[in-house]
Amino acid sequence: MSYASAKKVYLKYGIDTDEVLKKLSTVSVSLHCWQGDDVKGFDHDGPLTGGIQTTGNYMGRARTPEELMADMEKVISLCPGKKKLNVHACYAIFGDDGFVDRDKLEPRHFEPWVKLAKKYGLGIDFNPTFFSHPKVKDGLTLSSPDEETRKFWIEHGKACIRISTYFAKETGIPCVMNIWTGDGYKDIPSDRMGPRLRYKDSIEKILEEPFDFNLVKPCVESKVFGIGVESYTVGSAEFALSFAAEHKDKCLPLMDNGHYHPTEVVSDKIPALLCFFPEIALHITRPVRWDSDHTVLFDDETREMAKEIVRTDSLSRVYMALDYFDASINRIASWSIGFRSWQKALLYALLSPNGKLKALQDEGELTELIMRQEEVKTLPFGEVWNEYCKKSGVPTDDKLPDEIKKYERKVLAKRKN
Ligand code: RNT
Ligand code: ZN
Repeated sequence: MSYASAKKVYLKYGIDTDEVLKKLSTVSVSLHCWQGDDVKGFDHDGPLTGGIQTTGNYMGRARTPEELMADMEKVISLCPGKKKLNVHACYAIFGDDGFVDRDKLEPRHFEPWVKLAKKYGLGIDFNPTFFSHPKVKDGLTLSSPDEETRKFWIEHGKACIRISTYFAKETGIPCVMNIWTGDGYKDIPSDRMGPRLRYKDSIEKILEEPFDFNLVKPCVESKVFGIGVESYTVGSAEFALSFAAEHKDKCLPLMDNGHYHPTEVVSDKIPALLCFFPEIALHITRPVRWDSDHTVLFDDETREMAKEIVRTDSLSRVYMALDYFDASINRIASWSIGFRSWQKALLYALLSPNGKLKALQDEGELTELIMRQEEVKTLPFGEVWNEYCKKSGVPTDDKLPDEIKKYERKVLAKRKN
């Protein structure tokens, strides 16, 4: 089937595919720099900590800022849609004047990232890095009972707000700054409230750093557990959500769909939060049995999350960022598959007769609703996706493997890890 015939099919459902493609190309999705180097960064040599782990040892991990940026540019060229760069503080780039610790980071340490963003007209999102650092004391940062430790990490958070403001001003696009810590305990704690009160106080202190909420969007990300912190996580779902609710004027809740119990779904939480928050943020990942951060696919829950954002007409209220790390396959492929899958999910949602389906629910026509929902699944979606890729000047799915292999041969294979 051609795109022209697919277009006709969708028109019968009242959907103009050309309009949909135009709309989709204006929606920005944040591309996480940490997929390219297994969340290592440039400011330390130690292991990845914080209860997260990258598995696999595929060839070609990016080892320098130049390599990582070249890889990101490759991914940008392979994916349709508007991107935003997502950078972690540990990806600071130190020039001749040398290393600076995280509490003292300055905008100048991120100039090359701004240069890259400007080359493509993109915005930048940012993340303080509260892990993989000697000042993580007994697994704790902002919730540590040790005042000096807490102070160090509060200063880091404040420095990151200043850097976020710099990104927003340089790019002209608001910067989403996400606070996530792996703080918690492997075993049953004797005090569950104390660390949370300290965490609350620390984030409040970070947010005392002056900033314009139109330019910088601080978020708090919750989690249920991490590796080695199975019994207790300080920044639990209730904690993060309550914190964001109490500080609505300067903070957003961020949900990562890998951070809940296995039968909970973020697709259902999106409309719940949108009843209360003007804006929310998402980390899009694929948890397999746990927060395993597998490559995002065009699967049921990914589609369902996108549908909820589109159906609630909230594309402008939800900050979307990818967050996963897979080193078991070609990292550029993993990155591109994930970004493209989320684009597919958004496209699929925009190509659904959402108004008609909603009317059926409201009219109580639930038998017809289930049939119509099944009908939508076999509409000629693939043709519209291919058209989107062509219009965006990126490979269609059938051409992707060759593009990936070419880059692997030419670039990745030459890196000796
Ligand atoms: C970890 C969180 C967090 C990190 C990134 C690197 O479980 O999802 O968002 O993945 O900050
Ligand atoms: Zn996350």
